[in-house]
Amino acid sequence: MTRFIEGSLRASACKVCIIVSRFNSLVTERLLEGALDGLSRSGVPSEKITVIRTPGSFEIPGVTARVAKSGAYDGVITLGAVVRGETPHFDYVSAEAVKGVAQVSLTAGIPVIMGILTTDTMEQALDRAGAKAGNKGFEAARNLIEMVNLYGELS
Ligand code: INI
Repeated sequence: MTRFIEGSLRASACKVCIIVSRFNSLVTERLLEGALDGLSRSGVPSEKITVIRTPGSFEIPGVTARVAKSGAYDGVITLGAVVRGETPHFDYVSAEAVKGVAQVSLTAGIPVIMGILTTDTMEQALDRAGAKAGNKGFEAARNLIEMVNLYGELS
């Protein structure tokens, strides 16, 4: 008999840290709203949620590593927006942020969700932050809950 393992989308006893960058806050604050909505719909009470703000996406991996090491959380959501049109060093910031989060997630011991948008334009970023293409913050929250439950199943 085949065995299927997957995490459920309900989690009331889950302690979550959201790390969100202030750069492009027009986008990132919408991602944050989406993430808080997603967590609330999964049954996570607001007192179990901590929000940490960083200056930009580049700082997210370092803070994520410290948060994961603290042992205080069941999972971490990272939220940021790197927009190509806004910076000549888009490639560096986006690559380091995404690579850094991926690297931390491998050793964190808890799920780390990558919710850093990398887009060509501000319009594309806003579309993904609730305007036209859903809210990636909301999706990040649902993905985190699923992953926290999946890690529980696997332990
Ligand atoms: N940070 C972002 O999160 N998004 C950007 O689009 C961006 N741009 O355009 O430069 C950005 N830069 C700041 C960077 O993340 C660091 O905060 C900064 O380099 C200080 O270390």
